[in-house]
Amino acid sequence: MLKRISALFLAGAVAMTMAGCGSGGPGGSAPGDGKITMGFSQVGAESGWRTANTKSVQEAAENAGVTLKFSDAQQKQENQIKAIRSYIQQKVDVIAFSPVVESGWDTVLKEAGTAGIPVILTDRAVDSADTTLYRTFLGSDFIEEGRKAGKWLVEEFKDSKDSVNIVELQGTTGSAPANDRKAGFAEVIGADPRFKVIASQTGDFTRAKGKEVMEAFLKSNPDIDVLYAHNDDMGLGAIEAIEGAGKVPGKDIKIITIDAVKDGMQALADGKINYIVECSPLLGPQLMDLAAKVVKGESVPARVVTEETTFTQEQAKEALPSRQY
Ligand code: GYE
Repeated sequence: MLKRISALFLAGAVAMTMAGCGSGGPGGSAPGDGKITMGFSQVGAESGWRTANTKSVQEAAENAGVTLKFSDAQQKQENQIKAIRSYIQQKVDVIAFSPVVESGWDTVLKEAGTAGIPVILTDRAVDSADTTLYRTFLGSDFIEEGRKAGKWLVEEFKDSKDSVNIVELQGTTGSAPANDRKAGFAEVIGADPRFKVIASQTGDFTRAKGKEVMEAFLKSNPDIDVLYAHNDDMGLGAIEAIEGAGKVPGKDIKIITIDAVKDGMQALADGKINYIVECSPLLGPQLMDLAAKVVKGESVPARVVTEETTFTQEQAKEALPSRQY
């Protein structure tokens, strides 16, 4: 029933030409050993999604025989820039990274280009106007995820005459998923004046921050109907705050989140969350395939979108036993 990740090669995707960097070129492997060395700069360990994504990348590297140099940036762009520069110095064959925020990457990406090392964006995008700074971007369509969340809400309240007070827990400020999930949701609910976002703040994609910000929302807004959290972890933190305030999550306050990690799916099955939009972290195998092609100088699509679904409470009960993450 669940469709697992599959690549959707977007029509019109630009086939890029090689930047010349196979093993034996400036790459980190000994000439002719055929093994790829990848430098991977991860965002951090902020959420269940991220933990599953790290595991997927590490396992896929091992299965593909790729030597992985892995670093965790603890949600700091400066750490990612340092890691990328060190991968350039180490002459890896390919650099992959999940940019914590969208802007500010051009200089370091140009440095990788000058060194002849191809770059793959994974999970999150950059806003660079120059798309030749990277070879491909593998990840979800975050605007569409926001739209799916909005559509469920519109349907859920279709018979209500009253206004619907929404609070929003945004992801990390300046990150692609925070920007796009906000925009996609706003686009759908914006068509109906009953829907009002009465408070919107970042919870940095973490459980602790989600709880803290929700506590503040509850103090200043007595009449919250809906919480839209940009990921499960912030939603789970907010549930603690809602229960702490003597309200019933899923009933007094309807909750929509994004990701569909196990803890989120459990809360959905338990009736504490009302709807989850899936965002798959299992990007590792596709990343290794793309890396092998890029290193060989083969063309790859400019954009690879992961395919994802949505879950209601009933669907969560069915899916939980076989959930991988
Ligand atoms: O939704 C969130 C994580 O970039 C898609 O980052 C990812 C997001 C994910 O911290 O849980």
